[in-house]
Amino acid sequence: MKLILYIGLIIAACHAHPRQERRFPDDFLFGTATAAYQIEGGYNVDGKTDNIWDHMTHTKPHVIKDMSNGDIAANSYYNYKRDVEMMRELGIDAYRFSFSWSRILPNPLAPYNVNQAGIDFYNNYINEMLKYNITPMATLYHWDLPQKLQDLGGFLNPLFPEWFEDYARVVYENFGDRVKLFITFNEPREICFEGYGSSTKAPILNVTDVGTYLCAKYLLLGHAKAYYAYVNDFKPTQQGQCGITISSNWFGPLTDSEEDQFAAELKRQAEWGLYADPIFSEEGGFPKELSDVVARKSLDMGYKESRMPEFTDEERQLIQGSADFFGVNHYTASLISATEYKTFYPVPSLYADIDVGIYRPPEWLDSASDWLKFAPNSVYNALTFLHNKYPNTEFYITENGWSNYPDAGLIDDDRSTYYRAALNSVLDALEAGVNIKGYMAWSLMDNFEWMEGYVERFGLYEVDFTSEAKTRTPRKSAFVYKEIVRSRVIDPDYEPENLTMWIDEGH
Ligand code: GBH
Repeated sequence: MKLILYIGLIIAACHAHPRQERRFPDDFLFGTATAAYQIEGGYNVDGKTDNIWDHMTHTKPHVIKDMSNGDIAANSYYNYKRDVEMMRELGIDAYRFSFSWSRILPNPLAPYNVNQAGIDFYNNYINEMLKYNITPMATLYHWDLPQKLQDLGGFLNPLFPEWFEDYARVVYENFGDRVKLFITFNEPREICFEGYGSSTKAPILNVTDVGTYLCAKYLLLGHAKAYYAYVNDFKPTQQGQCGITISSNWFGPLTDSEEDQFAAELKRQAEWGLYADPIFSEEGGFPKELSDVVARKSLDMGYKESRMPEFTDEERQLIQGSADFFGVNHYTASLISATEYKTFYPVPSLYADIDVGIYRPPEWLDSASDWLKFAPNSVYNALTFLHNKYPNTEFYITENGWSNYPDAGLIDDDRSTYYRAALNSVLDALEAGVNIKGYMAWSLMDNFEWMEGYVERFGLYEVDFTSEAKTRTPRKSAFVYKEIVRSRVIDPDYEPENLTMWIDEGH
């Protein structure tokens, strides 16, 4: 009797503070993320040539909300030591950044002609991180295609996979002795759908009928070629890992109806299955339901064949299994309906092909970005779904974060609330058995937010873009994140005493 009472008391005590007790594993990699074009600046120095964002922002400045560009951005090309100092201030274990292709290969068709100044810059950046025990995680491609390759069709040119493999080899050769975590592409969906199938990213081609699908095919082939270049010729000596990062927001059904559940599945296939299934699924190739819909709608409209290309057996097998880990960029969620909340899409296009409606409950808090709402449990929902769909996969959360407006100041409690909730959701997923090895907050600092210019801010550090030095100042959320990284625990009540930063011993 007494024993039962004791057990009851213990259970009650645990329930009173269920969250504080949960810890992240000691070897869990906490970090922050950035991308070359968004922070580096130095767009035309030391031999670098134009990429598609240089080209688009210079020739069509009006497509960017505040007519700005990344010519200088946070000027990390010159401020990299300050960047690493911020990493030390936060006490993070890892830092995700990306290489600028046209800084490393000014003529991407002549990969034997490597730009030493570009190599030096990344060597300095990486060595500075390693000096303080910060693990570099490097993305080869975060949206800044050399303009010369775009002039030749970019991702739609069947030669694209070779161009990318050539570049990847240069990266492994120069940095693979020290970088052990490589990511080939950041967010194929944003590259293909936003850049080729619509017009919300460079090169704003808006080839709605086939752009997304053709790009997906050549991107995946490029990824697989770069992966096997690593596996065959570098991994045996360098011993690192090579994966890919896919934007994986959560899309659940609006109701339990069969129609809505199918609509949500189609939406997931259109948003990330198109890129993840060929690599991580048992069968390989593009997702079945989506392929069927695109094929049927193409033939109905009078096309001779599906607007979604096929893989040969050899290509399918090459792509299948071509990743050591799945990088998840996760921000938000939507509820999907087969019948309600539909809007107008160009016909034919990916969104007309799936023809589903999107709903976001008004009670989900708004960020400064219209696509980004605070959706409860979305990390858990997405990660457990991916884990069940692709068992035995190793995951990293390679981006997750929250935006506010430039005048929001340093007190960003909404961002801290978001990070705490997201990280609690990561703990839920870990407890459910999902193999998540690390978490990179987007972003270390404010940066050029693509089409939104400098109007939306994601930084743990605020950047004063009007100052010559591009001064970085920690926001309140930087202290909250630092405390989570230090203690491996999410304390909902932690309040920094003041906003003065320091570097802990050992960092
Ligand atoms: C990430 O993309 C990027 O990797 C990173 O570079 C970026 O800075 C960060 O997120 C924050 O945006 O509603 O049609 O105008 C996140 C993916 C970005 C995809 C915004 C949807 C909305 C385009 N999302 N995008 S639209």
